[in-house]
Amino acid sequence: MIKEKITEEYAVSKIIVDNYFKKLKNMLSCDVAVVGGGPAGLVCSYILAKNNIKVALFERKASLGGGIWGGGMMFNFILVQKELKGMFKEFNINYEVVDNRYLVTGAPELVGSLLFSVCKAGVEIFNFISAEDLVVKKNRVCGLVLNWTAVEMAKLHVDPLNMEAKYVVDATGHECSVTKKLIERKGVKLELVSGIHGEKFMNVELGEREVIENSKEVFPGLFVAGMSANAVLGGHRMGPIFGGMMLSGKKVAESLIKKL
Ligand code: 48F
Repeated sequence: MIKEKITEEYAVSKIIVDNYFKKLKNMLSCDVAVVGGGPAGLVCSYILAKNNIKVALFERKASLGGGIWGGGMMFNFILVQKELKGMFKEFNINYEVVDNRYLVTGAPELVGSLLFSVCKAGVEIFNFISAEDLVVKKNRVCGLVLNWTAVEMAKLHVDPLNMEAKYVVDATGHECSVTKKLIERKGVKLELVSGIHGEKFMNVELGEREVIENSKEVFPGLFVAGMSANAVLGGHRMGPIFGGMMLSGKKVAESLIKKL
């Protein structure tokens, strides 16, 4: 009997589908689910994975990097405080020191370097997926409700899928969409935070300091990192400076490492 040849069309599709489902199935139960692939989410998930923690990163959009790409008003350069030299070195980011005060790098350089390290550290990335809700049991976050961003955009009536995680990190930026959803829901008892306080006016110095202070557990099992920390806990905006975002991701990762 002549064996039928496997066509290229079949083989290519099968490999993609098999690999994706293997990755998804493996991550339906993980240690930490990070929502949002901006600077805070990228740094946080990198440090967790480097410490052998099983981490999945969910990003609504096609590309990761969040607000990094935009620099300031689409001028695609990024500034961080010179104290971040060590972190820039760890991520192998090229930069210039300006005014003996800031490190300056290109937005593509920053996204590329962060993403390279995140992938190499073993973070499993799921782009095109939105966290639309949380799984909460006995007043503790224990997972995410996920759907395709395309479903959300088209407003299709399609039920989501769920995944379980020991901890969830809301790194969704100004939107703080994950924590917002938690607070909207009935039947949750808030203890660590009373509600969404909202961001205050632009103040670079205060905003940068507060974003680190505010990066913490706001509900059992749920941490906020990056701009969502200031949006939830009422910190100032700081505009196009990204040191606080990166340090916030680091702080949350280190807190989680202690807990896990
Ligand atoms: O906005 P974003 O870059 O958040 P961040 O890490 O950094 C903030 C800075 O970019 C900037 C700033 C600097 O001074 O203030 O704004 O705190 O990245 C957030 C990412 O989360 C994704 C969104 O597409 C973006 O890439 N995101 C938001 N909501 C969801 C989500 C969701 N529900 N599910 C999945 N991804």
